[in-house]
Amino acid sequence: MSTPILAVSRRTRRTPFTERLAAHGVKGYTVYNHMLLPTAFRSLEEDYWHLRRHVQVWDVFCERQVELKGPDAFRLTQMMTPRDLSRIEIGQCVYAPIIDEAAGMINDPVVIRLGEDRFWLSIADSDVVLWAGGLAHGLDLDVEVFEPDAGPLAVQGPRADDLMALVFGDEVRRIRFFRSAMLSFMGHPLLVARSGWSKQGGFEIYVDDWEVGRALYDRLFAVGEVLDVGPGCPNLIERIEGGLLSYGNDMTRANNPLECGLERYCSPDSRHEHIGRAALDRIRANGPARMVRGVRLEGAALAGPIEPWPVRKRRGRAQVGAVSSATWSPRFSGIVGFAMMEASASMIGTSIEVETPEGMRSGVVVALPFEEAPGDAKPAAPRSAAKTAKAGRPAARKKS
Ligand code: THG
Repeated sequence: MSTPILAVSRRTRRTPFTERLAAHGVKGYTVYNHMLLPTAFRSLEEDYWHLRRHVQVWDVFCERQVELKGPDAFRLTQMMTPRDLSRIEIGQCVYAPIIDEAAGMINDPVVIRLGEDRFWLSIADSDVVLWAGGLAHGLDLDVEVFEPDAGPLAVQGPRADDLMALVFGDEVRRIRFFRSAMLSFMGHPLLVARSGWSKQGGFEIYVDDWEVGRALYDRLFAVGEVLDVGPGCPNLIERIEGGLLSYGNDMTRANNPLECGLERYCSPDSRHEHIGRAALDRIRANGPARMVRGVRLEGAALAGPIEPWPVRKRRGRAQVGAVSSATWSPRFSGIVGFAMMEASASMIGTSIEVETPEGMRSGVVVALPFEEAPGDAKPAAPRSAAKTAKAGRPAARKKS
């Protein structure tokens, strides 16, 4: 069987770095926000170890920005998310689910406040600019909604601070998690935030000029040689081990933020008005019918799901969940993944049978994030205190 080729056309937008990635030997691409997103350079596993030990530069320009600008910019941004944004400061970033009127997930962007009346939504893979623009028009709001040609170049890994300091100076080290600073490169101001889609730490530089971006890319690799800098991209193994859900894969518009484990980003006590409030309150009162969980499966490595894999408690029984992402974890010496589980089967420790394309695999439901693997030399400090699941507790489902 021959491997099909992804035909790249104008609709499959390239990024400022696409030629650079080819020179760096990019092995695979996916499409995200109608734009190329690399998936591997050496191999998934080599990229994974390199990310955990050194520092990588990632072309994540496909995490597009949706700009909301004008007197009603705050109002519209707040209307789209159950997260209370009333205390977000200029220069601050917050992770905020965006939901529809039925509390279905539309996107899960990083929201950045650029000014009193100016926000960027740094979006996952869905057309938020249409949703936001439609709301602005339908509600007759005084706000401009558009997609500026800007996106992040990420620097991720344990040596990210050292590499960034070589380019931007030591002040970059003082940026706190999910905060940003405007730093100068070649006389051009760039927004630099401490954020990124890995648990290894690092920064995102919001590139808004292709030539400046390319010069920055080249500079990072030139000065980073001493740090063994490498090309990289969001890594499937690292992000599953770290419990980072991917919109479109692990959650879709059919899921609400509570069952996606995003409750701590939903500000239950705030009274602010937002789209989906009544639906979300109802789901919270009844307890979500499903809950995303970790799963560990027995047996050798196998290719991860393209369509979700059905989960049962026993062979031949009813389906009680679906595995949405899975991969071989070298540190756990086993398969780790995410599954959306019905409340009745979401108890940590539940034994499961998973229907994979290569046959049935036994496994167990585990809490997210995954515990540190045995023998980890230096456990990474967890960034957020709250765990999404407590051992031995099912998804809270009250009888209605
Ligand atoms: N960076 C930027 N834009 C993005 C992403 C990113 N857009 C698409 C996608 N990623 C959005 N999804 C996420 C999901 C998780 C996080 C960021 C973006 C994240 N979460 C922290 C964690 O889980 O440790 C916690 C954040 C918090 O507690 O506030 O970083 O990566 N620019």
